[in-house]
Amino acid sequence: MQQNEDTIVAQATPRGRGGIGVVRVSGSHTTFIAKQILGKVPQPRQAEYLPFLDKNGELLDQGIALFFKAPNSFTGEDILELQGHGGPFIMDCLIEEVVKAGARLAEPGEFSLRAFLNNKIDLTQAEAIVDLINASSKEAAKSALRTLQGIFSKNIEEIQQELIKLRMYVEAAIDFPEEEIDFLSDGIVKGMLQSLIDQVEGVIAKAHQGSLMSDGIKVVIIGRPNAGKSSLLNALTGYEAAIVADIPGTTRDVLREHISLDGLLIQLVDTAGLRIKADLIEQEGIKRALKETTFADHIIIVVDGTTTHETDPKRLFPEWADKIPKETGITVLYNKVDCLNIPPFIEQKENYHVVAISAKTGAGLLEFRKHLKNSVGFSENSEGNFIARRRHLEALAQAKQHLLEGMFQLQHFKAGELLAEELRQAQLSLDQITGKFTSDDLLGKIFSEFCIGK
Ligand SMILES: Nc1nc2c(ncn2[C@@H]2O[C@H](COP(=O)(O)OP(=O)(O)OP(=O)(O)O)[C@@H](O)[C@H]2O)c(=O)[nH]1
Ligand SMILES: [Mg+2]
Repeated sequence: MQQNEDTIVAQATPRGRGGIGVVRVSGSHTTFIAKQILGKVPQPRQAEYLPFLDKNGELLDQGIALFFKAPNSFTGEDILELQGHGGPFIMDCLIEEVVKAGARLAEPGEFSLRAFLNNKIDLTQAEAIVDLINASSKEAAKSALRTLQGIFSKNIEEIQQELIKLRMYVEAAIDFPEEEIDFLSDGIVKGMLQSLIDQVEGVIAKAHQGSLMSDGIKVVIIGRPNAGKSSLLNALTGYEAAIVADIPGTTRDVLREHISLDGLLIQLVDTAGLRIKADLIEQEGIKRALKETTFADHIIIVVDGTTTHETDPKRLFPEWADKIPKETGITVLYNKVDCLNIPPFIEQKENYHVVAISAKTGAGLLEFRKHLKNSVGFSENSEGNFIARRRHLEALAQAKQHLLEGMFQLQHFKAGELLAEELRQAQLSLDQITGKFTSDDLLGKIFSEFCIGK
C-alpha cells in the first residue's frame, strides 16, 4: 500500500451552516498535521474530544478528532477527521491551518481515487458512492448500495473466472495442434462459451435497470403548437413548470424538468411547437427542439386530437420523421380526449405506440406513465439490481459481441486462434468495468464527476 507524499484536505460535509462540519485529511503528513492542530495523534479509531489549534497555539474550535491508521482507512492512507462546528468561516479557518501544516486542497473525487488506487474499492464501487449520494429514490439507493457492497463486481468476476478457464482450455488446444480439432469439436468449448454468453446477457439485463436509475433517460416532447406539450410536462411533473396558454407558439425555449417514475429517472424536455410560419425567435426555438430529439432516448409526439385523426409520425412530420434514429422509441400522444368524448386508450403500431390521454384532466395519465416505463424496459421490481452506468453497459455489450464472434469462429471455421483472440478481447472489455484495465483518461473523467471531499 502506497502512502501518498502529497497530503490532501477537504471539507467532507456540504458547505453551509450545520451542527457539525467535517474536515478530512489523507496522506503521509497526516500524523504531523494532527500533532500541529491537536497537539497529539489520537488513538486510531477512538473518538477524542480535543481543541483545534492554529499555528500560534490559539484556539480555533473544539470538537471530535478521529484518526485512522493506514492501511485501515477509506483511502488506505492515514486519515484524520476533524469534526468541528459547521460554519463556513470556522471550516475555512481549519482547512487553512491544515494547509499551512503541509496539506493541499483535494481535487473532486480525490479521496475516492486514492481508495481505488490503493485497491480499497474497485471502479464500480467508487461510482456507486456517487450514485448513492445522488440517489433520488429508495430503489436507486438500494441498488447503489448493492453495487457498493461489491455485488456487481462479484458478478463480473465470476464471469471472468469462467472466461479464464475457457481461455486456458482453448489455448491448450492451440498448443497441441494434432488434437486441436478434437478439442474444439468435443462440445465442451461450445457449452462453456454459450454459458458465458448467457451470463453476460443476465448481467446486462440487471445493469440496464441499474443504469436507468443512475443515468436515467432523456424524453423529448415535440409536436405542433397548441397540441398540449407543456400541459403534458406539467401533468407529469405535478406542478406548473411551463406556461400553458391557448396561443400557438407559447413555448419558445427548451425547458427541462427531472422526474422519477418509481425509480426510473427521466429528464423531460418540453420544446417549441413545430411550424413553418414562425418568427425569428420561434424559428430558433424550433431548431433547438429538433436538436434535442437527436439525443433523445424516447420521443413523445403530442397530437391535438381535436384537429386531426392522423397518428403516423411520417405523415404528421414528413420533413423530419425520417431523421429520427431507428433505436429511438416513439410514442404518439393523442391528446385532448376529453373534448372528443372517447376514453383513453393505448394502441401498438408497427414501430411506435399511440396513447390517447387528456393532459388537462389527467385521464389516461397513469397508463401513459406505465407505458413509458415499459417502453424503455424498466421493471418496478428492483430486487437484485445493482446501480450501473452506460459505460458499464457499453463494456458488457462489447464483451458479448466478442463472445458471439468467438462462437461464430468456432462453429464455422473451428478457428482456435481467432476464438482465443476474441476471448482475450472479451476479458479486456470486462476488465474496464472494475478498473483492472482502465486508461488514465477514463479514470480522470470518472473521478472528476465526484464533488470535492469525496
Ligand atoms: N381540452 C383540453 N385542452 C387541452 C389539453 N391539453 C392542453 N390543452 C389546452 O391547449 C392549449 C395549449 O396547451 P399547451 O400545453 O400550452 O400547448 P403546447 O403544445 O405547449 O403549445 P406551444 O407551446 O404553443 O407549442 C391550452 O389552452 C391548454 O389548456 C387537453 O387534454 N384537453
Ligand atoms: Mg408549450
